[in-house]
Amino acid sequence: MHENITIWTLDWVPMTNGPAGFVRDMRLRWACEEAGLPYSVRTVPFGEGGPDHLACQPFGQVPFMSDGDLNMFESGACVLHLAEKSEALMPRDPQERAETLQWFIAALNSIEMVSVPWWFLEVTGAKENGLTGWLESRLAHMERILNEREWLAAGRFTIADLMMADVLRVAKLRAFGDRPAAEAYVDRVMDRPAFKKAQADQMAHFEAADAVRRQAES
Ligand SMILES: N[C@@H](CCC(=O)N[C@@H](CS)C(=O)NCC(=O)O)C(=O)O
Repeated sequence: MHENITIWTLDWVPMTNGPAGFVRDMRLRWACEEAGLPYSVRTVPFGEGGPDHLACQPFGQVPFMSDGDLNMFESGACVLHLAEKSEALMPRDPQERAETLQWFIAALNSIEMVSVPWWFLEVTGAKENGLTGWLESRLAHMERILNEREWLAAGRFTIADLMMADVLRVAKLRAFGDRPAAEAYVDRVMDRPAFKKAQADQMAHFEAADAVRRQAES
């Protein structure tokens, strides 16, 4: 049964140069949309997480999720949990499942583990970004792979593409070097109706929250 999925995100984020459209509850919304799983969205306050928040996400971050009596955090773990419910997300064939898992983890642990610290140094204006060469190398390998195939695993869209595209679609990464295969891949994955629905819903959520906040301030 999967009638009781709740995705937790922030109640507000800054709308200028901000994370709206990129907050990682996107990954969970998107997976649910791909699989046709019903879900609701609830929020915790932006800023330092209080005890209730820390009880659900020990780093004071979002997203976290409940599914009936089950509670979990980490977007990767949550998407894997959702993938167990639907072949649309995760193939059942053992070899295809292995391929999906390896690329799913590669998105998080071989690309995002470099791209997020690189991005952080970029946006905080650090004079030297010592991670540039490392990131270049990782993205060059992805470019080679994506030149050879449309999808990362099983010859079709899986959570491997959901996670890899979500990692690669960050604007500064897309602008970093000329990588036509990766660019086309990100466009292709973001063109999926489930992605567009998830992104539109997240944008609507944060735009509404911002409007309320601005009204309260005026
Ligand atoms: N590894 C975590 C990262 C979560 C994360 O970075 N969340 C961001 C929003 S997208 C956040 O809560 N940032 C506020 C903070 O780190 O205090 C996951 O994938 O769930």
